[in-house]
Amino acid sequence: MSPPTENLTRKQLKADHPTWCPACGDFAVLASFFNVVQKLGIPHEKIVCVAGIGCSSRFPYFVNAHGIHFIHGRAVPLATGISLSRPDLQVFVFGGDGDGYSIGGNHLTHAARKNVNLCYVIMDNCVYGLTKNQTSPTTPVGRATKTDPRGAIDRPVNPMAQLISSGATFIARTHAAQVKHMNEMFERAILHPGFAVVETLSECTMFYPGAFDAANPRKGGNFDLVDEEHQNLESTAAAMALAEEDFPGKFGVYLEKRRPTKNELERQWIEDARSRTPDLSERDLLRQRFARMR
Ligand SMILES: Cc1ncc(C[n+]2csc(CCOP(=O)(O)OP(=O)(O)O)c2C)c(N)n1
Ligand code: SF4
Ligand SMILES: [Mg+2]
Repeated sequence: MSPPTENLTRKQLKADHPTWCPACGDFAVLASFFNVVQKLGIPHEKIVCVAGIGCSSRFPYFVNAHGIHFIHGRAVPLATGISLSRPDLQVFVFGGDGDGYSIGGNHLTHAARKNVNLCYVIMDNCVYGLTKNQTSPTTPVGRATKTDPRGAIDRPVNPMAQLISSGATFIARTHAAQVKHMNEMFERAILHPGFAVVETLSECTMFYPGAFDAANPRKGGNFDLVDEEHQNLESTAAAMALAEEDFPGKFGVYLEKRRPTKNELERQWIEDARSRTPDLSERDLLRQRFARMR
């Protein structure tokens, strides 16, 4: 991360007024993002927010920073390119369960295994909100939606298990109604060198109200935390055991480990190649490479 500069004010960070429905969980996620960016003193000009399509993917419009509202499910490969070519930038991806686990699921897997240095906040509301209530990859079996009026029949994905098996090096789970916890998870994800994902339960008050009440003490549920003192945060087996708990499960960091990032490995490779070809320009190198491919 770049060295901190003078902390930004909320006014400097805010852009358009969010167009989400009243009480949508995504408001709290945005507020938490502002809190953490301000606290960490991330330089304004270094913040990049990339998103696909969905209500949650409208996020970059509401942040006064570099932002891209891209193709559905394709935010991660675009963010990967930005992260690899501009290591000085702080790259964020924001999006929903549909964008991240359905159409973009393939990219999620590969960015995780490559350990690309970026921070991905997934606002999981267990529904396609923008398109008005279709079954998503995390919709529980039995829930009636527009695409499954008699109740969803397909087994949902387990986002935490998927992330663990894909190789992400920082994986946490939080709830948009637990602001302090969400702040802490976002801060740790941002500071983590590598692919950091925060699966954030964020209620769609319009189409799936009450979805996460069982994890909200104010609604009679339980917000149980990962016992970090006894949890081996480097163990995929221990993380997988947490991932397999029934809903509402545990909240906190499931996995946090250091593995060389693709950014570091690629930089080494480039520096090595350049040390052996000091007299050639990048253009010469490309020409040579293409000539060999003929
Ligand atoms: C290629 C393509 N397929 C489908 C769509 C329609 N579409 C737009 S958003 C969306 C799903 C949004 O769900 P999610 O990512 O969970 O975001 P939410 O609105 O719930 O925050 C779909 C299917 C699209 N825009 N592009
Ligand atoms: S439809 Fe749901 S997810 Fe979309 S803005 Fe409204 S409450 Fe939020
Ligand atoms: Mg969704």
